[in-house]
Amino acid sequence: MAVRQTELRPLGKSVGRKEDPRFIRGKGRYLDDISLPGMLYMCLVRSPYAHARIKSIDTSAALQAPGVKLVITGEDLAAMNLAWMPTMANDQQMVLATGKVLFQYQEVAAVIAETREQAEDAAQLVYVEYEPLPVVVDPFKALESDAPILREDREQKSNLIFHWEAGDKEATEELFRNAPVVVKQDVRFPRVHPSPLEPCGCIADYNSATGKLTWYVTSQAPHAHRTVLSLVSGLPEHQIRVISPDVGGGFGNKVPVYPGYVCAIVASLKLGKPVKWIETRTENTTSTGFARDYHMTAEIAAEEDGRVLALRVKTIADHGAFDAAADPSKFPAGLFSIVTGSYDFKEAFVEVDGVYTNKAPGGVAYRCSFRVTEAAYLIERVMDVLARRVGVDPAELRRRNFIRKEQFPYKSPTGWTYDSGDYEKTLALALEKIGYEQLRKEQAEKRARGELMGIGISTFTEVVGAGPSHTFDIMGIKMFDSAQIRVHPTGKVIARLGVRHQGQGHETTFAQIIAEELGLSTDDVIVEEGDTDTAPYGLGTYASRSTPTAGGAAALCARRIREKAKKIAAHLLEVGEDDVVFDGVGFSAKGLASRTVTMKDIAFAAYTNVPEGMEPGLEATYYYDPPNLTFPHGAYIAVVDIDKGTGAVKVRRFLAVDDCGTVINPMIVEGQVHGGLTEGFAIAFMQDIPFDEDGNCLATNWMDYLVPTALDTPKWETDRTVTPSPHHPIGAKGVGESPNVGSPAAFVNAVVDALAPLGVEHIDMPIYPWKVWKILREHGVTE
Ligand code: MCN
Ligand code: CUN
Repeated sequence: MAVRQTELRPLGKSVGRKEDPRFIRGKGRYLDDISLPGMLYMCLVRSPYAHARIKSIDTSAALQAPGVKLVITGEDLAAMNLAWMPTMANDQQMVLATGKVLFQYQEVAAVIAETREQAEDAAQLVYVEYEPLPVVVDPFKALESDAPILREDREQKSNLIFHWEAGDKEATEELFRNAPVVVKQDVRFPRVHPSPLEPCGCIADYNSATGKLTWYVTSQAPHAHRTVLSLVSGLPEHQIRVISPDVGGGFGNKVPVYPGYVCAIVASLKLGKPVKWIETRTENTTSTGFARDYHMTAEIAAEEDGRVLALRVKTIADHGAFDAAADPSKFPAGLFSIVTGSYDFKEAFVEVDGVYTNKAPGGVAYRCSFRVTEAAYLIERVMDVLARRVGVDPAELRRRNFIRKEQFPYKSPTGWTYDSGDYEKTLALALEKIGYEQLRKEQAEKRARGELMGIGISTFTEVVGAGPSHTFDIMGIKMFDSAQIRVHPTGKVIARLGVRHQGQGHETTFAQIIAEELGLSTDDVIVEEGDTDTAPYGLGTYASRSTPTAGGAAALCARRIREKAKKIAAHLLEVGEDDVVFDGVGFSAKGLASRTVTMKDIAFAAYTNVPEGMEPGLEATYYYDPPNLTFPHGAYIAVVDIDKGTGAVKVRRFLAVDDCGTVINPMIVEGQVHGGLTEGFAIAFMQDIPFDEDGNCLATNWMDYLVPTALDTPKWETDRTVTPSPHHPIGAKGVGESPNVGSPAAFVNAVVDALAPLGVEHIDMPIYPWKVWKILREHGVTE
């Protein structure tokens, strides 16, 4: 199915992935493949308690252990003013605990030894005396007036982190007062974890002779990490080189800066040797950026026929012990206010309260699009609740309420301007392709026989591509992105971008964009990301922002080169510049197609034969600050059958019709959709990070936190519509997170639809078989 990399005009073709040959042959270069001479290893001592005062730490036995070079505690860091570090959400986080610990598995001390085994063994010898404190696990209880105050470092003496609102409260209330129909639903989006195959880690390598720190790190945002590091440590930014090697999955888990990173750097600065730290699976699952944990209540005011009027949403967001979500600074709840979704609500009012509890920090991760996962799930779930209440088919109810094609650009009641979309067309294609009417007939027949079959629809709107820098920044760093292209004399190209892929295929897709713009083949273009010494400044890869931002930069940067190329072409063709035309493959003299020069001819001339007065060389840099976000959308349909004996849900079919504007590489987009659907499926049916009342984490590894295998995973069907973004240089929107944003609601809607004859209106994720089994038994259903 893939086409060869040597084809010209590659945009929109399924060009085979340039990165695959090295990955398939085991020749990727991940962090743990890097070993430096004299390298030491670090291991962290973690808290067994979720909330406890630290009475004392005794490191003497650990320091005596074989191979041990250094033990660092919070007090040591405090002496360097490094006991706390800023988070990416205007909060601060302990690097190593001082005073007390706030969640189980919190970082308490770091042990550095000659080998990893020695460091692990010595860590067992660090003796910490704790005095347990009352634990707050439930975010609602955390807000009660008698709850213990968790964060003693803050002036504000409550566990409320922030209160955030969007929309018009008064106007919304007014519509609710007079509405013929009001539905209300509590919806929980459980705490889940991105769990990339490769956990987080780094190697800090400080050279005391040059004063330069080279930091290899599994990072989705190397430049942003360098800036944060420079600000925290006081090291000059040009003396820090951040290298993000091949990354074995990120999913948002590798956006934050973690305590282990700072400890490894401190250790390398103190010892003058490279220090490696790589998490175990348990450390990754229990202490790094989790996802979701939103307790949401939605109300819809509507007409009798199901036409929506207003939406009211109240949310309690459990952030754990520190607000370490990597949100844009003006958006403490991310882009959650996109919660009106694909529907033309007249008014909406959204509130989110962020809360501290004794759990690990995080919040924004796992293909989340900055909390759009929560928003899309909520609105798609509640639209089904409304459909049932007013007795309208869920597909028809959606159609009745869609923002219509001619309403774009559409201003939403919470302030977003949707760039483009054609929701009716996308839903119509999905319904036709899955055979919706036929399926409803089959369902009616099965219901008559007492069988449980369900059909679930989700017609979501995504918002990606942060961002316009006037609205979006992280810690004050404006969110735009960049590309730098250098054409060598033989017409071969190296392009460097400010983003950093983790498996998304940028080496192929961005090469396609550049090759298309320059009249070359993908094979002629090498794309390099992840080294701050060479790549132009950028904010990194997350929130499906790479295509909307760096993709735009790549196209515009290539066009900058093409402008110069045109001048050189005119010189070579001996015609005026206005008489030169570019047809995607070569430059020719207008009306004289036989006189053609290619980019290769031009590249050679750029270094050997430029017109008089022209600067030699052929390269350009482009910083692209997009005018708006992009708004991809999709229509997903799930068909499920439920086993009455076991409660097991079988996903019989799943169709995803996505619209991400102009598609660069259909095969890669399909791969992204398959991956995201598989994660959405896992979230709907098997993933949760629960805690007991003492704050003990009950899912600490892949025995308890489930990751679907190929055997569990349904067969995905995909299709697409194309509504280009009017403002993106090639009309492309992001897609990486759409399948995870859109699919959980389709799964849950299908299960609730199957159970609807029993009177079931909602079921919270994850939908374990025992949960369904219990509902069936409660309703007297037997085999
Ligand atoms: N693409 C395309 N045409 C479009 C849109 C995208 O061909 N119209 C291609 C892109 O060029 C890119 C890929 O699809 O090669 C994803 O592009 P985009 O939607 O811009 O997303 P990003 O590259 O910014 O990737 C981030 C996104 C996020 S936020 C998570 S989380 C996630 C995801 O990507 N993590 C992943 N997909 C992942 N896939 C892998 N293998 N590993 C991860 O960690
Ligand atoms: Cu929110 S997970 Mo992705 O943005 O890296």
